[in-house]
Amino acid sequence: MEEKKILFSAIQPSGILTIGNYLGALRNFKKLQSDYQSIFSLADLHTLTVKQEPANLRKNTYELTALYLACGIDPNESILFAQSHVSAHTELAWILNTICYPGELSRMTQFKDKSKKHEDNINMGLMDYPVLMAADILLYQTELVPIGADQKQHLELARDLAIRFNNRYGETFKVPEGYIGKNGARVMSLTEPEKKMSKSDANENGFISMNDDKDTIIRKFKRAVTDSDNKIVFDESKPGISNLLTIYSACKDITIEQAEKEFEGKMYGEFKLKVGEAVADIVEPIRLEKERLLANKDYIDEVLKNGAERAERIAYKTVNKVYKKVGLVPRKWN
Ligand code: ATP
Ligand code: LTN
Repeated sequence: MEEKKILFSAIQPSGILTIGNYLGALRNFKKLQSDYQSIFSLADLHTLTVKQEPANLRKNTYELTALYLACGIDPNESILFAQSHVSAHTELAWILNTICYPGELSRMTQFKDKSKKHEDNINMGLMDYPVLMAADILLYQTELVPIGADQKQHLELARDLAIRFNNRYGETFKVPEGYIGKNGARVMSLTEPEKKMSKSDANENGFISMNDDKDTIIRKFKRAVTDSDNKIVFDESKPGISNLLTIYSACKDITIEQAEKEFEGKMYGEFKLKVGEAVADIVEPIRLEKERLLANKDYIDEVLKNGAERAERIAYKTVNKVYKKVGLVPRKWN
């Protein structure tokens, strides 16, 4: 039987996921998982680049594992694990650091945005974030990386580093391709539709969390920022309405044009309610399933343990190959 190609992606347990993370990433993971040997990680080490309350980080890690499972990631078919459980990630990151230049990292949009947002904590990890992400991907000889549009620049760096390493030391890494879904790859904030929806937004009305109940979801959509004319069309000059159309069409799996047609001549109030209901229909069953899974921590620990064992076997093949290529003497074992 022909071996399946490798797919890798990760999400940070930096808070409760939003529908942006779901529509932009997680939903596609589920759709793609059986066509590939899929490997999904909790990027817990990445999370440390922004100040975390240790107890919250632990809690969010369990929450995110349960959410992955509730969204249909099958831990037997796919590999699901925590980045910090497989030390090959940081080992490869070190090697990649030696072929990456500060200028490549300081011009990253995410680094600039997060430096502004966390002025009191512009740490080395924040700048080095994309190198660790490149290590995550390249360790598994990944061919496909499903991500939201905001991560495109980071994926580009992973490709550049793979090519650079291969040129310098000989063919070692597969050069990965990104997969950015057509619909929902960039969900914007409900209160500031020029900004991407983010789980770390201080204003809770800006995002819909995967923990929000139906009433909260409807209330947040009612308050969503729109504009003063009354046309439900997708247009650059109407970021609020365009975002709601994006969310609606992604939830219903229809095109933006189909969504525009459905709401032709309708009032904003009715439209917002329908978007809220469409989102709640997706979020509610996932939230309930996640709660059910969270009640059994032992099961979650077991899933992460098995995932780490399986991931490690693949990852160390690459690390050993890389260490050899760069000239490190292999350790002798008894
Ligand atoms: P943080 O706000 O803590 O930096 P985040 O929510 O931006 O986190 P991650 O957890 O690192 O991001 O992202 C997980 C996945 O969700 C990535 O593939 C990312 O591209 C995607 N994603 C994040 N925000 C959005 C969004 N607003 N729209 C679509 N996809 C998104
Ligand atoms: N930086 C990513 C999370 C992430 C990731 C990865 C995504 C860490 N490592 C490897 C894809 C592949 C983000 O979404 N912010």
